[in-house]
Parts: sequence; structure tokens; C-alpha cells
Amino acid sequence: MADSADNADSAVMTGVLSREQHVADMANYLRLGEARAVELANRGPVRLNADGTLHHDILAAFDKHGFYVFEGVVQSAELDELRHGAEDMISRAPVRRGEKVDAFGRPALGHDYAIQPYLMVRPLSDPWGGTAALGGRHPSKMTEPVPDADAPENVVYLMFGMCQAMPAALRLYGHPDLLAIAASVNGADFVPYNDAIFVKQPGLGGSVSWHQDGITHWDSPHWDHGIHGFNFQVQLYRTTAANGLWVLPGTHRCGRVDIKQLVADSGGFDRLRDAVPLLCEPGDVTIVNRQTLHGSFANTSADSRVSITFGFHRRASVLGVTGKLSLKADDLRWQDGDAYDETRIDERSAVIALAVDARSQHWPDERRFCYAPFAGREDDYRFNEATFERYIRDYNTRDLAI
Ligand SMILES: O=C(O)CCC(=O)C(=O)O
Repeated sequence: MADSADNADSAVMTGVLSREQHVADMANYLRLGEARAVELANRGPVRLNADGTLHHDILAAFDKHGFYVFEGVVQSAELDELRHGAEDMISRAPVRRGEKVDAFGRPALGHDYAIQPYLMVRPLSDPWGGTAALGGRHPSKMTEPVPDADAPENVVYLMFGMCQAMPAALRLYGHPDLLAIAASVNGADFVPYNDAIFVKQPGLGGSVSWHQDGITHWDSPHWDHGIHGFNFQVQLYRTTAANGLWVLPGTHRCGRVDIKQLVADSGGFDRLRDAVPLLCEPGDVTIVNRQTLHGSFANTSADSRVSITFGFHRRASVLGVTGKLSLKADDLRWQDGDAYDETRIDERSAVIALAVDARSQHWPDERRFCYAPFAGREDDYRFNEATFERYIRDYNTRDLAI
């Protein structure tokens, strides 16, 4: 898996277009997608009912389209902290894959982490499309433009372990509106999935080939459109059609989508017909059903994207289920683990309880979310050095991946 970026089959569009040519080549498709997104108008501020549940209209829109854009969720002071934390984490990545030092000669972050925090790729590449990686869930290759001559050998593509590495990200994990949405979609006893920060530096960021996220429940007799949970993406910068995530609305209800056929129907290109980009301002948060077909293009634009991504499940989708995704960053692969039992779920969910407390220590005037599975146990889950060591250090070895 570590070398999948280099071993992937060369598709016709690999190494054909320069970065500038890719920009020109994409322009019309991006414009049409933007128009479709504007027409769909599937966005707005978080609206909660008096009892803290998400407004019915938003739930209905999310149910119908498989995504929604929440506007203005993260305010500027918090956004500044998140940007600072994310940029610091990016700067502490190994100077290239496999190196032990960062670009400033400091020891790279994460040598003492159980899961290496960085997945690095070649600039503008698609590490997974058309390969067997991740169970072959990315069957089609994205266009891989040629980066500019001064591009580095590798760039950061994904960062893992944010709740351990970035205090602001841990606090974000306890955001009362986001957790209220999670409870409304997945039930008050919802459980965490995992987290990853997608980094798409201008003119360098790699693509994410079209895929659906779920693994375990496609053939379940209990399958329904919400069984594989959802992901939030908190956007630290403006996201555009060129650098943002795209979705094919409604596909979360279709079961497994024949991606190769869709690509063929779109003339053999990665520019799927009817897909829409998730256009966001800084501080907006998207919610995407994990079964919704989604992907993103190589970022040949001049705009940076950093998307803090974390997901939640229904408890019933996870309890007793054998996990599938093993994360070792440079060795990302499918692997059966043990069945998730109550203890594993409770230990991983404790990150939410501690995040809520860390947040309320930092922003004491803000409404504090009450996470039902830990109601009455708040005093045992105060955020401090001891609970950090017990529950946050290497917490992502306990992710609940389905
Ligand atoms: O943000 C992206 O470009 C990809 C996101 C994605 O694939 C995911 O959240 O599963």
C-alpha cells in the first residue's frame, strides 16, 4: 500500500496535462457543477429545535440528497486556532515519505505515535484510484496532471490523530452543534468512527478517486441508507469546485454504485455527470452520508483546502461488528479486527466525553453538549493529563471502522 501511488496503473490522463492545462480543461465542468450546487440550495445555518434536535427540514434534505452544507458553524476565534494547529501539524510532516525529519530539520511529528500521523503522496497524484488498495473501493483512476517543476517530491495528503496532536481539534470534536446533529442523525447513543484531515495544498494536493465509504453492511438484511454513518468536514478555508469535495446526490440510497459504469457514461472521464461540489466558506461544515458517492480532483487551483473530517455511527451499526479498516497511515489497508464490544466502544467514545470537557474548559460560556452515554459520569471524564494519557494517547488505534 505504501507504494500504491507509484505502482498504480497509468491511466490515459496520467502525466498528459500540465497543471495549467488541467485548470483550463476543468473550467467548464467546474462552472456547470457550481451552477448545479447553487440550484440545489442544500445549505444553511444549523437550526435546532427547542429540545436540541436538528430541524426536520434539514434532516429531510440530508436524507434526500445524502449531504448538507451547514453555514457559519465555527466562529473566527476558533477558526484561527484550528488554522494555526493544522498549519503547525502540516509543517511538522516528514520532508518526504519515510524521512525522520521535517522540512526544518526537526524530528517529524509522530515518531512516538502508534499510528503514523501522515500519509504523503506525489503532488497531484491519485494514490488509490484503479488500485486494489482499501478493498478496491476506488475502481477508477482520476486525472493526474504534471506538477510544476519546482514541486516537492511528496506532499501531505492526510493527517491522522488530530485529537492527540492538535488541542484545538480535540475541542472541535466536542462542538455542541455538531454533536447535536450527530445525535439527531444517529441517535442519542451515537458512537464515533474515525478522523482524518484532508490537505490539498494549492497546485500540489492529490485527488481522491470516486468511492462510497461503507465496508461491512452492504449485504446486511438490515441495510438502509444510514447504516454506514456519516462524516463531517470542517472547512478551514474557502472551498471551491476546483479544490473541494464533490458528491453525486442521492446515491446513498442506491446500494453499491457501479462506479466504472458511471465513468463510462461520463465519456470515460473522472468528471461525473450530475455531480456537485460542496462550496463552503471558512467555518462552514459539510455532512456527507458515507454511502454517498464522493471524490475530489487534483488541486491544480491556487487555493488551499484543509478539511477536518470526522464521522459518527449509529451504535447498532457497530456493536458486535467486526471492524475492517486498519490504519497505519503509510500502510492503509483492509484487515479484520476483533468484534467491537461495549468496552471498545466506551473507550473510543470517551474521546467525545473528554472533548466536551476540554471545550468547556476553554470556552466556559458556551452551551455544553450532554453526551448521553456518559451522562452522570462527567466527573470521571474531566480533561486533564491523566485522562489524556488514558483515553487520548493513541486513541485512533480504537477507531470504530465499518
Ligand atoms: O475531502 C476529500 O477530498 C475526500 C473525502 C473523503 O473521501 C471522505 O471523507 O471519505
